[in-house]
Amino acid sequence: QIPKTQIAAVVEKTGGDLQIRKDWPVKQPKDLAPGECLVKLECSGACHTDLHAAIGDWPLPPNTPLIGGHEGVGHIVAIGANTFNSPVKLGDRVGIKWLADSCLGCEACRKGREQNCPKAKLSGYTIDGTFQEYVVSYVNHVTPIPEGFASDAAASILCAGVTVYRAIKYSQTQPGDWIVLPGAGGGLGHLAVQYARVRGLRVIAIDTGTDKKNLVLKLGAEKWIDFKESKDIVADVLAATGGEGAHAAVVTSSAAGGYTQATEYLRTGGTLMCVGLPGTTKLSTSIFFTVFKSLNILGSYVGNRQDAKEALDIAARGEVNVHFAVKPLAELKNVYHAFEAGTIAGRIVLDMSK
Ligand code: 8ID
Ligand code: ZN
Repeated sequence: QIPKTQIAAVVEKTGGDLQIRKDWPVKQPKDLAPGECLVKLECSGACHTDLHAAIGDWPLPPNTPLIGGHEGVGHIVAIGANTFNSPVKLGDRVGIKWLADSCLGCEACRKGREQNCPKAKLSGYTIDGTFQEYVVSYVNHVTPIPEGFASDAAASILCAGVTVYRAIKYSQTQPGDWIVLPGAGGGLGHLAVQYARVRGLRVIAIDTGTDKKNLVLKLGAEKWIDFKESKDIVADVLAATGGEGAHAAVVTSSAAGGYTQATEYLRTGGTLMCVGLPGTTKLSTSIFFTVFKSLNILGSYVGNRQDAKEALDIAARGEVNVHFAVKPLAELKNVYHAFEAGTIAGRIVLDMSK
């Protein structure tokens, strides 16, 4: 039985207040278009991107009224009539990621960069996301969750996990290489520490505070640098790597400094993977040394369906674990305050049944 209304966390106007609404409409099964499915959510992770969307500090304006959220897990309770060749069926447990849908026929899609499809639909940004009980998604892009993998433990793999998994995959590193992770104690970062270890990389974690320090060291980071205490982060990384610098950096903090420093502590041939998303900051660095050191500077934007499957499989086998606390959806406003204050070590997952 699909109810007519539901609880949803809604931002009416970008930059406005977040409200918990009890009367938000649920799209009924008969109204679903071919290819659409209705997912009854159990839980959803909260990503720093959701805060960017709510306050509107990115150059692409989000949809309003906005229902954020793009790390949802739940069951398919309806599929639009005349949906053919669906890879999923009624009752399947699936995940909702940032990339809700893409055309699958354009050059970007054909090349495995579905996230760059000009027709991409983005959960919790251009379409309603997972901060509600029932979300409309797309059979071709929902991600089956491996059996036996708890929903709340799986949720944050769908954005944070996939994103850092892909960034590390394309970081041009080999086992035994040094990788620097600015933002290591956050949602993306603490998973990056673990995916890097799975690939045999040596991790230098950069973040601040005792909670994040303890977390990343427990997860396998070899060196810790507190960006608020360090007098010279570049010198600290050089010292940790025997003077030669790191082979790669995956920057998940959105501070400008983290990016510039990375270009300075990378060794020759090193790779900077840009992941953290400040709205307007420019990357400032020496062109001369970028050339002279043969640096690679790459943007990495979430991941495709295959990346999602690979990231989930690794986590389902217990090689990567989301460090999370569960809160009711009604707490979302406080979660946003905590993102602003930088006090979340790991992730917060919202329980939709509370
Ligand atoms: O596809 C993508 N590229 C993608 C996907 C998902 C998220 C990008 N993002 C973006 C988000 O929009 C956000 O800008 O990645 C960024 C990080 O998201 P998150 O991991 O969800 O945020 P968080 O949990 O707040 O973690 C950020 C960490 O950075 C630290 C903070 O202490 C926090 O732990 N940090 C900051 I702020 N400044 C730092 C600095 N200068 C820093 N760490 C090191 N050096
Ligand atoms: Zn995200």
